[in-house]
Amino acid sequence: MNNLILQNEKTVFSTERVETRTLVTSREFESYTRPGGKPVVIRGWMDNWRALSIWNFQFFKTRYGDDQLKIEYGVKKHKSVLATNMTDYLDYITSFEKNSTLHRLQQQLGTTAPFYCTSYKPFADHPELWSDFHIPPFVADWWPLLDDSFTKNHFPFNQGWVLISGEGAVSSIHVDSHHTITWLAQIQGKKACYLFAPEDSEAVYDGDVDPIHPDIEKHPRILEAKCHFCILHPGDMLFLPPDWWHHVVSLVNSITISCNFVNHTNFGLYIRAAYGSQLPDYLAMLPSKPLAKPEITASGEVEPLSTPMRPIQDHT
Ligand SMILES: O=C(O)CCC(=O)C(=O)O
Ligand SMILES: [Fe+2]
Repeated sequence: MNNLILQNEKTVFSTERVETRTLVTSREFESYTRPGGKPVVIRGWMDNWRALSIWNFQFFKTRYGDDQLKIEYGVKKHKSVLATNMTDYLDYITSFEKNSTLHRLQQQLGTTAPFYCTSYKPFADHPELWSDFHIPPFVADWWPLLDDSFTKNHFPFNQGWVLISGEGAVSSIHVDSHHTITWLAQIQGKKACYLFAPEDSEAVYDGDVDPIHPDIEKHPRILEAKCHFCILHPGDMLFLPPDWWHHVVSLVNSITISCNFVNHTNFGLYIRAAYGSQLPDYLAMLPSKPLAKPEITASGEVEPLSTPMRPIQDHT
């Protein structure tokens, strides 16, 4: 354990480096990502992703410059959203002179934190992007196997975001919804990830604290939290088990693919959270044939799935 985060030259809380692995078996992977597991960075898996060599700011500007985006500024309850397009957003991120349209707007608004687009889900409109990456087979996502009656109506958000961010952009501390497992695949740039276990929820005040500059008088229990820390570089995939708090800072301009998934380790948690008290009604509606399931071998391993994750229509 090393002390990493200093405030007034004192350690604010203890930190532990997230483990980095190059190879994992399905069973090892599951022991990291299942509820109660620990984050892990898997390095090397993305080496043959075309995205790693061809996705950059110019790529998105040339191909998808007219895409409409929503960009955010402010934190949590004080968050505001603005509409823009890919060209203006990329001009803003890449302008050295800081004189783009959005820089001028930022000045008018009097906000210093960078605008960040965290809601770009290009895969339904641009399915060609799917062929630029391959989700590792050990992810064994159940989502493509679920019945349409489920996926059409009730997955509360789509899988598959492309997060394009400028230096200093922050995804402030939160957990992803419905107990899903998260992966972040770093394509360009570097991100610092500050992660806290679900057991530390009280110590991080259920996300109501700035973990980098905490107000110790207001949030003294942050001193009890343990921060799991990593820096993502291009080619790194970070996996977060369900309910892990994460605060992510773009250290330089970045592109990241982000996805949430369910498998046999968290599906029960997920479906209860998704349906709540309506779960029995939903189950009664299901067709009588059983849903397809991944093969589980005698040793308990989930067989890799050949089905690629598919783009989902937006129902939110
Ligand atoms: O890369 C980031 O800014 C964080 C993204 C995130 O929290 C997510 O996709 O769940
Ligand atoms: Fe998240």
